[in-house]
Amino acid sequence: MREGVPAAPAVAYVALGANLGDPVATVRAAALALAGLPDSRLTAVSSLYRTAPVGLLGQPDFINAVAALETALPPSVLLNELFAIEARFGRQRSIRNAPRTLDLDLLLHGATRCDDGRLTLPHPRMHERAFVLAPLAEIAPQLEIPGRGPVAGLLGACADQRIERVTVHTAAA
Ligand code: PH2
Ligand code: MG
Ligand code: MG
Repeated sequence: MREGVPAAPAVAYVALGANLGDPVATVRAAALALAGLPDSRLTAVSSLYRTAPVGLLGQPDFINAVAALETALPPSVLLNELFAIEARFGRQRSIRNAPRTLDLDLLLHGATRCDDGRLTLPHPRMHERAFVLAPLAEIAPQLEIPGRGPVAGLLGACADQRIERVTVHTAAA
């Protein structure tokens, strides 16, 4: 990129996940935090989903969602911003797949494909996880994951993973 010339915006997709504290409130607040990112516009946020833990079993269910951003931030800069939001929400890193107050994963950044040790795009496990594919299919039903195929078809292969949309109960007026 030439110095001083802003990058053309790309559509980035971010997965939100939480299973400690008040995960519903955290995921909602984290979506608002995404709306405040520099040089970016939040264009969609999926419903919230209650999902069975994948990987490390015996931990609480997760609340998951996916957000879409139009962003001029390059992938590595956006990743830094996501880590900063996680830290603001009290994220502590211990063992892999441990319970967490907030996890923000960069799933896709336009058509970028990279694997530099710090960031892999597309996210290397997104295509096999219902907790990513269901909210992603909700906000981007026609999306193709580069190298993997259409979101809708991939979701169909994850039917064994327990996931349910969170229903919001509002008090009657
Ligand atoms: N995140 C993981 C590992 N397992 N399972 C569910 N249901 N939701 C997650 O967000 C999740 C997970 C690693 O980040
Ligand atoms: Mg994750
Ligand atoms: Mg993560």
